[in-house]
Amino acid sequence: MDLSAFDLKGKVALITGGAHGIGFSIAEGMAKCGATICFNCSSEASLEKGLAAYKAAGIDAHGYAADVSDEDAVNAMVAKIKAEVGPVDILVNNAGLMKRVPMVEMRHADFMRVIDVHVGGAFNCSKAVLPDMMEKQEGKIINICSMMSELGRETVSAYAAAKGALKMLTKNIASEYGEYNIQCNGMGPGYIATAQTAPLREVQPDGSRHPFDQFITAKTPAGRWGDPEDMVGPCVFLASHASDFVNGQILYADGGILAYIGRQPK
Ligand code: GCO
Ligand code: CA
Repeated sequence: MDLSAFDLKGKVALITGGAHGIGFSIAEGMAKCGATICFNCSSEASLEKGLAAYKAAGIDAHGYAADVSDEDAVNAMVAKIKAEVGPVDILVNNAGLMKRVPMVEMRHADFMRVIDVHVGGAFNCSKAVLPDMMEKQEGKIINICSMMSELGRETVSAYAAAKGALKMLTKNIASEYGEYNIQCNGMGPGYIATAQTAPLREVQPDGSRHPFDQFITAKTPAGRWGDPEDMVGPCVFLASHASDFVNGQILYADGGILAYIGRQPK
């Protein structure tokens, strides 16, 4: 094996929820490795913002607005990508949403919406790209998991249920389609400084750091929040031929959180 195994030249990558945050950084990294970038987002407004962000980064990306939980919309989007860019070689199921609500106060409809976007969305997008991957006898699907694929905490019941399910969907896609030389793996970000986690890092009225911010820094052996850039290497690896015999795994890029029992109270 030589370093060209990490190359993504000639590959078409679709990153859902790729207009900003972790998805955008992953797409930017894959573009640097040679992939043609298609990204998805849920609204026309974020599509415009996303296209401008890619343009500013010097990346000629193709953007598509579609709700990943809507099967027909996903099928139409994937067909459009195939016609305009080519069949998808690398799918990154990154689109998601967060609702932090104590479980006893959460409405069933809100719970199911979170599940539907994370799990139903990954199902719809994977299902739409798999036939071409099977025909080509190669393909990469990367599901963006979470610390909540393994751990629970207050207020995130729907998100944890969704990310746990996404981990198992990952293993099932690997099991069901591995014989077609299709690899489906997960990448689990730790606590990353993005808009999604901004409420957990908000500076307090008295100027002190948010208690959750202090808690996470202490709980992370790396001693810091992750940066969206930290997600690039693991995802490029999982998207490239360097990982062709890696299937059904979740690669956690968490600064060591899952390895650490935590600091004893002073
Ligand atoms: C939370 C956070 C997490 C992170 C991330 C952790 O409220 O605990 O939002 O869910 O977003 O997914 O890996
Ligand atoms: Ca996002």
